[in-house]
Amino acid sequence: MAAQGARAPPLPGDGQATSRLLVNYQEPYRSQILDYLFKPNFGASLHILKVEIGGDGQSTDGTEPSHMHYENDENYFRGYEWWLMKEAKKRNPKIKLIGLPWTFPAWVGKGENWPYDYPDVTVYYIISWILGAKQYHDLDIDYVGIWNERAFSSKYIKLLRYTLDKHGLQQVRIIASDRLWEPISFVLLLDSELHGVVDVIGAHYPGTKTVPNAILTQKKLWSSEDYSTFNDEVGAGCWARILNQNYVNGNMTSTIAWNLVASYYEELPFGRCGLMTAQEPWSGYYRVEAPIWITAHTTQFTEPGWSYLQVDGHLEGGGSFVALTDGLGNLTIIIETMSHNHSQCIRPPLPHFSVSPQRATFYLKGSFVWRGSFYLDLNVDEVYTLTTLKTGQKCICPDPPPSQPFPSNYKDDFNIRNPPFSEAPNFADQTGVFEYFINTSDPGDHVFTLRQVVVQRPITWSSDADQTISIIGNFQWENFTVTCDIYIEQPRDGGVFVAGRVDNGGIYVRSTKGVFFWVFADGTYRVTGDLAGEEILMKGLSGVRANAWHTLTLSIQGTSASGLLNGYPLWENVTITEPSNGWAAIGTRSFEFAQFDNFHVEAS
Ligand code: 147
Ligand code: CA
Repeated sequence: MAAQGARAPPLPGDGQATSRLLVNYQEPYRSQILDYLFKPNFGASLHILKVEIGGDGQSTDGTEPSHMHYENDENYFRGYEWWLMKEAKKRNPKIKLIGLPWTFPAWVGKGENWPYDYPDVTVYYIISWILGAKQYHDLDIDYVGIWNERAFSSKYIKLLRYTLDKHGLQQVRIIASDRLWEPISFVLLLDSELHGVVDVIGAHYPGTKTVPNAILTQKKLWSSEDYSTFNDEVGAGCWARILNQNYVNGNMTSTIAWNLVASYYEELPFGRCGLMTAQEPWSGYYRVEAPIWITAHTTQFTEPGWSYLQVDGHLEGGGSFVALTDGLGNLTIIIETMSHNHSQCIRPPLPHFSVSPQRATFYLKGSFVWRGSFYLDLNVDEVYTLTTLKTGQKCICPDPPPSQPFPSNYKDDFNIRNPPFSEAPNFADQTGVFEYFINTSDPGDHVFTLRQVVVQRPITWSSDADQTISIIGNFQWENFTVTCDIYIEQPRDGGVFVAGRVDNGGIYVRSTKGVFFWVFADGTYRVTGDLAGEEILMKGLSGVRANAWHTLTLSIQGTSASGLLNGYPLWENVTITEPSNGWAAIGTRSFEFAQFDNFHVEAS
């Protein structure tokens, strides 16, 4: 352990549609969770926060609102990522911020499902987000990515760099391309101009390995998305192993976990694949899972700017170690001896290896004040941190309140003049975006409502539905009464629904089933067994029209469903066999404006 490695920051976490429920926690629980994530020398003490640049499209567990729904629209107060970045900075002013888009509003592609036909428009859209972060929230974005796990365009990346510089944003570094090592590494070796503007190669789920081309570029190599594993002991083992071995095997200096905190309904895709769990704002219950303390082993004893010592970090009996220094005499060594079966990640497959109990001897030489050698007897499935720092802590904090199911009787009238967030609590948008809305000219009953605002299919990352939908409640619910006032804005072919037993969302939203009660602007209604509207269980006339308020009531009891319009029976005795349970939901027939008010669900 003598030579110094390249200067680069180690270690972080990542927010996304995955923090949806976190914002609605009551104090003091919300602050406790944020402390566990971001407060230095407390819990995970994260060094980096990567957030989604919301693009109105489905990005795994929901949609996140864009700062520009439409071409002439700008609003830097939507969603929760601004808030999350500020909470992180409040606790740790040194935390690095990354923004990365998954989806883009349709206008960015001028109708094509592609963000690179008009690179100037996409650059303008992304730079607006970075400038808005500074102007409205005093947030300095440190890194920006290209397009999550999708194609990159060299022309776009060069124009992005050029325009960032023109706006005085020289300090914003570019990560490319948040996918695999190739083709970005190969292209960087061929295109010297591109090589000059990309600062970091970010690869996803690299399985701790890199490729020769990536090393030849001499760029910083990051695992810019990793982990994504259920946060039990095995997930913690995965995290411990890759935090070390991404450097030891693959020269990567930053490993970013997807996701920061599991704050989305657990039955959505990749439930509980976060560093900790906080998915019950209604009860205040949360869980500090083992990956938080695994993170602390590295993050509490290093800082961005520390350097890895270039040593072979493989232990003879299996496992690994890394050594880092601040260059001022401090030294931190992190050792892990995770066994194969206790450290498998969601991906990629983990080749077999074995780890045995061992005595490891370390020799310190070179510039360190502490010289000589020492040994440690290591068992299997252990993590150690040896450090010259005296700051580490594992807090003894009060327990959160006990876990509770979602309230079985839940109402929202959306009557709030200055909401702290653009979205109503507990609604989790799966296609489209539902925002608080004010009808300034309304005579009184429906001044404050919830409105679906995405009117064109976005440039998608996954398979958004052709309908919009926001889910809420308890996935275990079987029997429902869902009531909601609805207002169709789109004449002729507009339509809205309320639903129960909604069985899917996230990247699977297109195939969502449930019991959907629709009314349309043409005066008809339907009952369908799916969101796509293909499985028709009942249909007829309703007299509903656009630009008027109506009240829909959907009742599902056992195998029978019925519907009321404005309090009067419209249809009844529709037989329901599946699904047997699911969330409640509201939504629209297409990407169209529509409003909702006085939502009420009673279910069990
Ligand atoms: C990643 C996405 O980037 C995240 O938004 C989230 O969806 C995460 C969930 O695990 O997955 O996307 C990947 C999906 C599939 C693979 C790799 C990344 N894969 O099959 O190798
Ligand atoms: Ca209202």
